[in-house]
Amino acid sequence: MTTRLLLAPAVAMLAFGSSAIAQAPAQPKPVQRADFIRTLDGRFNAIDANHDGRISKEEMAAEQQRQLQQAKTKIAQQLQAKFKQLDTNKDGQLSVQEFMAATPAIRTTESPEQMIARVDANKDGKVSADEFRAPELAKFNRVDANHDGVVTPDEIRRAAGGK
Ligand SMILES: [Ca+2]
Ligand SMILES: [Ca+2]
Ligand SMILES: [Ca+2]
Repeated sequence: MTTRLLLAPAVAMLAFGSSAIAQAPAQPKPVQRADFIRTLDGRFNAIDANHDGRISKEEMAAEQQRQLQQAKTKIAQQLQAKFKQLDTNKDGQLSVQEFMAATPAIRTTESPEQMIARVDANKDGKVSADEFRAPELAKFNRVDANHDGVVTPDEIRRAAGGK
C-alpha cells in the first residue's frame, strides 16, 4: 500500500501534458491563464528539440524516455529513503536490493504514436503548439469555475475533490 502511495505522483507525471495543473496543489498559489500558457509553451519548446514548431514521433519518444527516467530516479530515491527509515529499527533483515525488487516496474502505458494521436487534431502525425495547448487549456477552463482567467487553490481543490 505504501508503495502505491509513493508511486502515484510519479506515474501521474507520465501522462502527456498533465503536470502543470496536477502540480498546482503542491504550491497553493493562484495560476494566471497567461502564466499557464507560458508554462505550456515552455514545455512544448523543450520537447520540440529541432524547433520546427511540431512535435514529431521521435521527439515525443525522447520526451517519454526522459520522463520515465526522471520518474525512476525519483522513485528509487524515495524507496532508498524509505528503506533507511525502516532499517533504523530492523537490522538488515531486508536488503536494499530485495526491497527495490519488490516494487512494480514503471513504464508508460502509451506509445509515442498514441500520445501524439490523442492531441493531433488535424491528423498530420505531429503536434503543433496549438494542439499541445488545447487539452491543457480545456482543463484549465474546466477548473476555473468562475471563468475569471485565474485558477485559485480553492478552485483546484474543488475540481480535484468533488463533482
Ligand atoms: Ca520538432
Ligand atoms: Ca497536428
Ligand atoms: Ca477562477
